[in-house]
Amino acid sequence: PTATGSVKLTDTMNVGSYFNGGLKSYYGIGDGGQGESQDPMFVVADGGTIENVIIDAPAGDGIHCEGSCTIRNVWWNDVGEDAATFKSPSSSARYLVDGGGAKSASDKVFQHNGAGTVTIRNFQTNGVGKLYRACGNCATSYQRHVVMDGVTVRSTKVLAGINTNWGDTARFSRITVYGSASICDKYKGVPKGSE
Ligand code: DGU
Ligand code: CA
Ligand code: CA
Ligand code: CA
Repeated sequence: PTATGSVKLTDTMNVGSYFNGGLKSYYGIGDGGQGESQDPMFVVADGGTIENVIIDAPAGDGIHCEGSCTIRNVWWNDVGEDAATFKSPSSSARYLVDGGGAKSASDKVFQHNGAGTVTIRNFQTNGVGKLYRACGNCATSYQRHVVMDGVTVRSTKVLAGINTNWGDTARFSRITVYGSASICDKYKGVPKGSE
């Protein structure tokens, strides 16, 4: 979508339980590179929703969901270190990405570090490494689940990377791939500190 305006952030925005970006473009955190210590653009509280946001470079560590969350109609034009991170320690956490898309992610789009289930629905990518990765080296080896429904990818290497030794699962429906992509890469997760 065409941005309705542009907002430079100088600090992470803690949006609490609801933020509607009005389809403005937000940018300004981090350096646009792959450094792991960059701050997020937005932090969403457990149970919260962020919607109608366009994210441009530099986009730092994207959106952090502290717990269950909904990310609706959010468009990343140039993903930073990654686009969003899902962090709840609860196995009943549900994270929903509904609509929107991500372009130009040299590595990952959605990073699942906590527990629970990530659903990615009606989403598109172009120029991406992995659309979803269940953390392979986080300190806590949660079981993580991903559901993709209605996802269209272009120039995307991998849809999902999961750790089968931790019981992760990935389910796919209504997937359209332009060019070629690996649907699911299976890894063996190794918890941080035990390498
Ligand atoms: O413990 O080292 O790349 O959240 C965390 C891991 C590493 C994460 C991940 C992320 O997998 O930093 O961006
Ligand atoms: Ca990372
Ligand atoms: Ca990265
Ligand atoms: Ca990250």
